Amino acid sequence: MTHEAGSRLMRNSSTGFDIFCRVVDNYGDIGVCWRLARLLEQLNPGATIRLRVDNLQALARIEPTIDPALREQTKCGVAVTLWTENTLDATPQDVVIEAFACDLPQQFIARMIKRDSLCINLEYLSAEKWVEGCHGLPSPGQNGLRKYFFFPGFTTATGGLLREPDLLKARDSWLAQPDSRWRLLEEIGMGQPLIDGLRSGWRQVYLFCYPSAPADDLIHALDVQDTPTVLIVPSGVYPSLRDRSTGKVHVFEAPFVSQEDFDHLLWCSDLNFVRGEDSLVRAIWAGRPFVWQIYPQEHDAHLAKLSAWLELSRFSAPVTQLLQAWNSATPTLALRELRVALTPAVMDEWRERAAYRCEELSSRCDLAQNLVDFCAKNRRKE
Ligand code: TRH
Repeated sequence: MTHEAGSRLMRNSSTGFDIFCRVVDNYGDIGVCWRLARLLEQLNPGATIRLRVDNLQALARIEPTIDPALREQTKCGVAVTLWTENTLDATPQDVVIEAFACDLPQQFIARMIKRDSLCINLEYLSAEKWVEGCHGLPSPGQNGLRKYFFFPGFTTATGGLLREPDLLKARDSWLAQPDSRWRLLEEIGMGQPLIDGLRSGWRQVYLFCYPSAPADDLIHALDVQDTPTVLIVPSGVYPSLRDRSTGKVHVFEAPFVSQEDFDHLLWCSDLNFVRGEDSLVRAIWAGRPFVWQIYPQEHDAHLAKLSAWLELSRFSAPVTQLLQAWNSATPTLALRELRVALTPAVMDEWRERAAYRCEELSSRCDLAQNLVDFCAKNRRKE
């Protein structure tokens, strides 16, 4: 079935979606679910899209219009509900998305079976090869529940990556109006001297990382550059950097912003440092050089994922070495690699590669559309 046919089918039948999300830690789980919920709403106008999340504070941090005191609210066409045990007596929608194996309550599963809802087990993003073989497979049944694995990924044999329609066009027109950038920096509290510095050609670096990142190495590497840097760090992400400004590096602690403004900050930075899952994808769509810190897992399980992603991404050797160093615990390794990566020749090549990879990946169907098509195909028993 073509993408168009799939989405038509879903629209005609006005398919409703329930998304269940448990916030394990950080913002990735809710970041992905909130983005997906809004995309499903756009693809299925008029249908009920319900997001149940067990931590409204986390959502409010990345979506300031959410009131964490309200157990039920509708934002951007999505019904947002605090997930507690007693909110589960509702009728399940046609499709129920269990995000990141968040374990639905038995009582709700029984209702899904009765209603013949389709259950989608939305998994974490990985570039590992085995994902292609598991994407779309039925998950062994629970008393007749129709459940499938849905894997995001970087190849056409996976569920793809979340991307809003016309995102790159929106990015390019935002960047074509530099006043939007200066306004945003002012709104997040950056002082005029730093904005003036950026207007005069200083480098802007955005740093969203885990506490284990070698951020000191970054400060040292930037401090020996000819061009001064404004280093934007979201509040609470690396508090010890607050007092680490040097002659050449101006650390600016920014508040958390909406996902839309988060994109804007990535779009207008010369170099981005991102982490986890969703901000990796956003850095790709920014089309600019970025360094990714993968979410650390027990027994270094994340290292295989990192290697798989590096292999697929085909960066130049200095950039690949920097990405490995940024994710390793070896002291000062990143400093050496950062110094190499920040040289003009490496940066130029990196810029080109980032822009190319963004174009390449954005030519593929996005995850929300793939999911809608998949559900249209598997929705009813034959
Ligand atoms: O916050 P994270 O580290 O989330 C992690 C990862 O997703 C990891 O894979 C997962 O297993 C773990 O959570 C439980 O990084 P991530 O995925 O980039 O999510 C951050 C989200 O926060 C993303 O949607 C962007 C958003 N964000 C904003 O909207 N505004 C901001 O100011 C900032 C800093 C982030």
